[in-house]
Amino acid sequence: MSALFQPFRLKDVNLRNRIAVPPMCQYSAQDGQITDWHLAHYTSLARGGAGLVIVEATGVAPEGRITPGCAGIWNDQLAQAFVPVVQAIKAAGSVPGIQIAHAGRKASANRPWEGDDHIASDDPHGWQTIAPSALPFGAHLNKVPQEMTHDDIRRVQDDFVAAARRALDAGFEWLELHFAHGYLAQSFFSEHSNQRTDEYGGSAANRGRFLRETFAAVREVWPAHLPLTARFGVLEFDGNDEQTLVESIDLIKSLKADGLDMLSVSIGFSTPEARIPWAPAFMAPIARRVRDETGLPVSSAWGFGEPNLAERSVAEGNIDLVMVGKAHLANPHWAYHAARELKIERASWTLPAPYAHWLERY
Ligand code: FNR
Ligand code: 531
Repeated sequence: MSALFQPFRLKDVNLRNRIAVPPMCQYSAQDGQITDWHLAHYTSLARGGAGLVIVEATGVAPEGRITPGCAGIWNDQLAQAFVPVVQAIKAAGSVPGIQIAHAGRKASANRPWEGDDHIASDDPHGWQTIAPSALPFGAHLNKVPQEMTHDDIRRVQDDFVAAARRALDAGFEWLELHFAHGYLAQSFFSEHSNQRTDEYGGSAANRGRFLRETFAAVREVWPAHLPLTARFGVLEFDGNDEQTLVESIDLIKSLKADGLDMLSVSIGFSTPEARIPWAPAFMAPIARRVRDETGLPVSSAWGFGEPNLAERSVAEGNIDLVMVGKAHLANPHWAYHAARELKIERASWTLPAPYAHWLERY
């Protein structure tokens, strides 16, 4: 029996299988508002058979977007634009999730296909970024963030809470906090980006404070019966991985004590000098260690696009949910093709009836 096509229950939410579409920026919003592109994109992914579809990193504030094309949910109008997407995902049998984010010092960047990553501070298309410390992501970058005051910290935490409320009102049933990939929350935890001397810097406990406070504030407004998760970079591949892993697992345990339901195990991306060991499913052993040491269910991504590899990673207990990213961009019906490849009975029924009915016939 396939492990990948077993259902998965977390709190009151039931996923039809262990396949998730991870958040993937589309850089196609207008002033934060999602467009018909997003409706078509997410509908096709949900129709493809994945159990969970997580909508891309969505800014909790305008300056929290990565690029001018990123989605936002900092007001009610922007939140309402997600309602058709939520309904389409549910109509296709998937669970609608959303990732809320603040890009911190990685904000004010170009769409990837429009030029290099960062828009210089004096460029009218960009904006002044904020971060734990006035340290640019790369020493060469002419984009130095402003060190956040305590008022800034409070404001951004309030923005995360307001975003969570709006996501709930829009009908999302799964919320993921973007605590990874060198964005604001991750940048508080990493010593590459946080050299503060107040209670938000220095020790691992202090560097985790922003994440713990933000999580606890969101937990208060996100219903207990719906999954509240986080995506977090548990290591940096910067030569200091064991210490970072130990500190990360410690932080995750404290988030679990405060009500974290699941962790999406990812990479810090806090320094351009990282040496990522790219390979199929290279994060699986790390995810297994986090799962074993925290007792939390975990998901992970990074090269799981080959069905047998995805199947094995779940079957061996390394991860509970497989996040299949780029392979879903290449083929929104990835789940159906995985079912065929794994010789799942009546694989066609991973697709909606108008398709499925005819796919098992000549
Ligand atoms: C991503 N990724 C990503 N991650 C995240 O946490 N929030 C996001 O909004 C995005 N956006 C995004 C856009 C695009 C175009 C890509 C390719 C990736 C990372 C993504 O969720 C996933 O972790 C990686 O793509 C690795 O998984 P695959 O692609 O190897 O299956
Ligand atoms: C990180 C990434 C790096 C290398 C290959 C694929 C993905 N993502 C992070 C994304 C934005 C796009 C790049 C976010 O977390 C928003």
